[in-house]
Amino acid sequence: MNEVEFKADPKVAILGAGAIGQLLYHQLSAAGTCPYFITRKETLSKQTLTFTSLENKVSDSEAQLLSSATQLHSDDQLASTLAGTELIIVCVKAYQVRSAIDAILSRLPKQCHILLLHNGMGPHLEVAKQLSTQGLSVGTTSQGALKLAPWHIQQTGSGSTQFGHVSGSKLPETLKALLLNAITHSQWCDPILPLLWQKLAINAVINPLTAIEQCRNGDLAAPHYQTMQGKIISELVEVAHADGVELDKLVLTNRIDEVIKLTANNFSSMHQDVANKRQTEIEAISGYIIKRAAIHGLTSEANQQLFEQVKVLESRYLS
Ligand code: KPL
Repeated sequence: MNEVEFKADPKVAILGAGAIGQLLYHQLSAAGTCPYFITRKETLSKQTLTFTSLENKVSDSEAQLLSSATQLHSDDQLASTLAGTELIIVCVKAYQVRSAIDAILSRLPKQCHILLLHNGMGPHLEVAKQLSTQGLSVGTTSQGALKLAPWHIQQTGSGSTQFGHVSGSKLPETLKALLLNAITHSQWCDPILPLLWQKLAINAVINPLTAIEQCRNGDLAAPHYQTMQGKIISELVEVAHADGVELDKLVLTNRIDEVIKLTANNFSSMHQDVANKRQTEIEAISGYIIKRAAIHGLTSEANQQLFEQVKVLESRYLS
């Protein structure tokens, strides 16, 4: 049993130590908060986290890790650390959110707030139903970070981050201030769902097309992709409208064109997932549009077509 003295200030936890989780950890600790990671795989209780900034400045910090796999810790240690936790920022992929929350749900303190930060949409609907007393917020970020090694990230873009409330009790003002002060270019936005739909539109166009065409984001500026892009956006605008969110097709089209230009040299996350034979986030991107469309009796042929094509790619390597 890996019992350790827990030195982190347990107010804020980061569930998931991917590139964005590590970036938020770095920003929170640089602002004076001492968060800790909740991970599943790690058996160690501490890790040196290396951060390389946009200006290539390298800094190290020591991160505390708590495993949610109870065979590695006593239930007591997990429960007592979680007991003091007021905010958990969930930075796992959309398809991992449910099981990551399930692993800690029974020990979650009544007042602990959950904040989801991932590409795509959907998990907030399930998590809201699972939580009894805890409040739920979501966020979207265009900050960029790349893992150079398991505990070394390089910041790849400054970007902005928006958070907002979804259900249950609201995030206390002190924690909101702590978060907005630590995360660079971040804002609290109510309502937040229109912003998540906007980000969904960007991902619904760029991610599947670049994965299917095996191209960089910038290649989507070619005129022959415009008809398909127009269809994806029109369907999404209609589904969002049925969901009570008004979006402007022209504004979305211009924003997507801008992201394509700004990230022209990048390979999208879905392109990288397929290239590295990993599960993609297609269920939470095109899949979410299709599901919401079906609920409202709408069709979403263009998104359905991309969804199926990405599923075919995944089926070649996922069992
Ligand atoms: O969020 C992205 C992703 O790749 O997932 C975009 C904005 C498309 C940048 O590549």
